[in-house]
Amino acid sequence: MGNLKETLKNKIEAWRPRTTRLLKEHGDKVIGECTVAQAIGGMRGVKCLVTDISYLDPNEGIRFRGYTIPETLAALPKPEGQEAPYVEGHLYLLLTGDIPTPEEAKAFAEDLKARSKVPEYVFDLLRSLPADSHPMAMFSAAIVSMQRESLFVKRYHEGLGKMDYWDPTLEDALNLLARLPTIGAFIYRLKYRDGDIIAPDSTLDMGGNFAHMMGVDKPYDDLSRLYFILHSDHESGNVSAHTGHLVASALSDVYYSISAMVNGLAGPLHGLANEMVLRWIQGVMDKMGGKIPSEEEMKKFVWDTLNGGQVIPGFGHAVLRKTDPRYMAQREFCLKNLPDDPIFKYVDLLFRVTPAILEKQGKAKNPWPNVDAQSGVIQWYYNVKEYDFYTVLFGIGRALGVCSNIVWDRALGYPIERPKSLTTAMIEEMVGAKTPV
Ligand code: HAX
Repeated sequence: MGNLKETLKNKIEAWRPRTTRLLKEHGDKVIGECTVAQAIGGMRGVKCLVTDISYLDPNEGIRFRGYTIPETLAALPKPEGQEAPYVEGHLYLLLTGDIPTPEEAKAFAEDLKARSKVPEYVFDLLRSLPADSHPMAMFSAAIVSMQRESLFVKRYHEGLGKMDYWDPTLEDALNLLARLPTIGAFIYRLKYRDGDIIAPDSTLDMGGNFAHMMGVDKPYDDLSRLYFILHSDHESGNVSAHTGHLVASALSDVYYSISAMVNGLAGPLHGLANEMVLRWIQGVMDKMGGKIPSEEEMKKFVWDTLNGGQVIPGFGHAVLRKTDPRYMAQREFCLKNLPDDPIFKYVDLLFRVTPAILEKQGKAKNPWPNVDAQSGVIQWYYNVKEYDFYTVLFGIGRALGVCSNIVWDRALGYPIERPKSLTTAMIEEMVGAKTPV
């Protein structure tokens, strides 16, 4: 890891004066404001977080370290003979801001491989959980069980200086990230394949090894690489990223922080939406007796859901105002690899009818599909049909971005997070809405 850590150290040292100067010379300047609607309404759009790992433009979508999704996929090196890039190379980009050379990506992949052995007690713990435990609860428990391994905690108690916090945090992050694919695949095989566990193959990269441990053939390896990269980061304000950052701001280690991140991702309005999409589609399929509905029939199903007071999973977004480029990247994969799949046809049909309906209903600010509208369909096609597992895949990817953020949070000395609350009466008073008694 010599190269990555050295590169990162130089970047951190060069960056620190920027943060220090902003705080010292411009700390009292206003960059945003907060309205009553924002305070009550989930802080939507309040500009009060800083990250340089990724930026989400409402119309363009995500940029990782300045690169759009197509640019990222084109620029990152690929394992030999593969179509999708190294996940490890993407992590290198998120951490350093640099596209690694093929040699750097390969060396970093080797480093992560050397860290990937999962302690046996994690498997014992997973085996001991009730059989009906949700895979996300299992994933979260497995991660937090490794907290005892934290180097940050050890070094902190030895008296580590604040400027050096990032170093053992990086070690913890890489140790954890290297193990997540093995833990994810273990949960899958334990829960859905009668515990028939497939041992890791040390010759493979992270995405390839994950597909191997899942027991799914090509091109599931490329799909896994693509999937982990696409889900890695979506700036700081989404529930999973913000939870990871918040918990880490108390100097809780990466194991605590990423376990908490997973818990936030497990909500149906966030990462669980990919599971909800499949549930919704299969509900419609059952009603249709497996037939593909006509546009008119599909419109009726969408309206029925809305009129029942429910959301259409996979559509809408708190920040985006156009079709999510992560959806488009997966759609391209589907058009190439599974154009005739019946569930893809459902997704395609939903893409055609839903935005106009949501617009007509007039509630959702963004009627377009998000990342979750497509992802479960591809898993289903490759025989990973247990949709309550899908969010674990999202979690493996999201941890890449959240860990990178935590390393930089520590490097730049961001303090413990502590926004201020007001009472309802105080706000009524401030805006002149207080009913006289
Ligand atoms: N179907 C029906 N109604 C929707 C909707 C959808 N897909 N998206 C938004 N709305 C509704 C909201 O429920 C809200 O209604 P109320 O005023 O009655 O509360 C109204 O439109 C305004 O919401 P908004 O401002 O457009 O959206 P929010 O920022 O509040 O919420 C969500 C963003 C993603 C949570 C929302 O669009 C949603 O619930 N979508 C469906 C679930 C989903 O796909 N989630 C995954 C999002 C991507 C992600 O984070 N993945 O992890």
